[in-house]
Amino acid sequence: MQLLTELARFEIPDVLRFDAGPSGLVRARVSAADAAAVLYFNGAHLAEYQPVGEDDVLFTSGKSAYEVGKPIRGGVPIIFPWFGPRKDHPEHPMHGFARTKVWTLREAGQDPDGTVVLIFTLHDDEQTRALWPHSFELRYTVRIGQVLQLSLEVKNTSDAPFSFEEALHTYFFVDSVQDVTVTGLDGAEYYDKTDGLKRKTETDPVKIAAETDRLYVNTKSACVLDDPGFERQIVVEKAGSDSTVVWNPWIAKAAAMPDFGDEEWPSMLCIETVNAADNTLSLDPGATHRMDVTIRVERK
Ligand code: TA6
Repeated sequence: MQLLTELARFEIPDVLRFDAGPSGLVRARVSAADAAAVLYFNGAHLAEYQPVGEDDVLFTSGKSAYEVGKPIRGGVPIIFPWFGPRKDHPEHPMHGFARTKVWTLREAGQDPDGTVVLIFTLHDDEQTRALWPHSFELRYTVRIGQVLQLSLEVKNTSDAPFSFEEALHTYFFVDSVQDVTVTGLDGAEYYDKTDGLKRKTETDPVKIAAETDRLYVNTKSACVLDDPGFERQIVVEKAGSDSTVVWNPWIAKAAAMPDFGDEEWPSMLCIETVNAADNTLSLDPGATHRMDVTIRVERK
């Protein structure tokens, strides 16, 4: 785990600094030319992203835990090497272990246009191998600018193939979830987690009027989150991802989550960039897979 003294060499005056947040978690504080951001080393978890002149783009719960080993509720959790509950292992952590491990900052810099670039890595250790007996290296590139670009590379550093699922589980901040629509998924097939994982086909723009938990498969489409209350659209484009998840817990599930406020569900919607279920990936020894998401705010 890198100490603040070790991180000082990465600092960029007035642009990038490091400090200890709630309960001592080390975090990067970014003030780029076009946007501000906060990223915790626990889970390489981007918790805040706000373009200059815009509302927050990401939702983070006021009741989130900020402790090593616990996932932060909101922002962009990194999900690896399985999505959701692990098949045949109910005792294993939900959504894998990447989001609760402390990552290492390898590079930090600024592009000529002022975009701040941070590169983190995570590799296997005794704890991960006890859960998932494979050697791997994850490399996560975060580009904070007028546009938010996230890139997750998975490298198989073992001598045998392995299969994995992954997600950038993005929580978007919305004015009122009942008023938003999500387009881009028309015709896509999905598993409906609120209806016994029945396989269904999306027929029109997604609206949220109840608990919504849909894993869309075999879709490479960009999604557009239209938010009339905030008078903006958020465009979510992706590459290297064949699945998308749309999730809002609604009233009962929100009340059942200790790290989520009972009244917070109207203010968030997850549109997640995923490879899971039918789109589970397999990787040969030495091979690397890359998944990208680009998030852009457009004023209405
Ligand atoms: O991506 C949607 C989902 O799988 C939901 O079913 C819900 O469990 C959500 O993830 C959050 O999971 P978490 O383990 O962070 O509470």
